[in-house]
Amino acid sequence: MLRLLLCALVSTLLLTLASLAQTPNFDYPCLLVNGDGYLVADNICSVPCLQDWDGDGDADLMVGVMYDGYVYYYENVSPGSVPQFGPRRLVMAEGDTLSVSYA
Ligand SMILES: [Ca+2]
Ligand SMILES: [Ca+2]
Repeated sequence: MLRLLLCALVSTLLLTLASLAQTPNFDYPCLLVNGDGYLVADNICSVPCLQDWDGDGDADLMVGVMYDGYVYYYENVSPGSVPQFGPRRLVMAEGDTLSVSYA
């Protein structure tokens, strides 16, 4: 019985490791729109990052934009599981807009 349990445990571990080693499979790209239907778009060389920035349990969007050096925040305002982003807001730090340089 112990041998059977150990075999099942090892098999489960191997299957878990195999699933973690698979190449990610991404869905097709799509355009992001905010709650008003406006396109969520920043400029060239944007660097988006999804994270629960306001701590309410859903993923918000933060985008760094090389073109103007600013960081923009889009709050996820969706009541459901499909993200829906609010209007673009400049990220502030100590009373000033947060900007980054690429030099
Ligand atoms: Ca959130
Ligand atoms: Ca939210």
